[in-house]
Amino acid sequence: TEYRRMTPMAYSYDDQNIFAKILRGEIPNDTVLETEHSLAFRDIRPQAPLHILVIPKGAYVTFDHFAQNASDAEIADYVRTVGKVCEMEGVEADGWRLISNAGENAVQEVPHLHVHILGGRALGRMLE
Ligand code: DGP
Repeated sequence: TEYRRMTPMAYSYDDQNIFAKILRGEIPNDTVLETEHSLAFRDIRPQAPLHILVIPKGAYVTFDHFAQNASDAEIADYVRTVGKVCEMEGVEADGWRLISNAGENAVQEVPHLHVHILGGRALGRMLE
């Protein structure tokens, strides 16, 4: 069944954001995995020994924007890409964290959906 929004989406996509430039090949990146609909690459300012960003190739600003508008194929590809990166990097043994910042309250820097995969050290409690 199709999900229907109660109110119009407020999101508008800025195609000059840095991840759009990475997707167009205008800026280099340290690719970990590329699939039909997704790209995983290393964060330029790593906050842990393992710090990988996973982005969809489509023009989505945040996780909710993506979840409410992307096709099932894009969503499946994106979630599977996170899983494949986790397998490739061997996060299962010691544990890891998945974060996605959206908008002002979360201090989202780049307005193209990305999840952070963090691992390789004790990450502490996220919420105190
Ligand atoms: P956020 O606050 O969740 O929007 O985090 C944005 C992340 O993107 C931040 O950890 C740094 C990273 N980043 C910013 N610019 C670049 C870039 O040009 N290349 C790469 N690989 N990462 C970037």
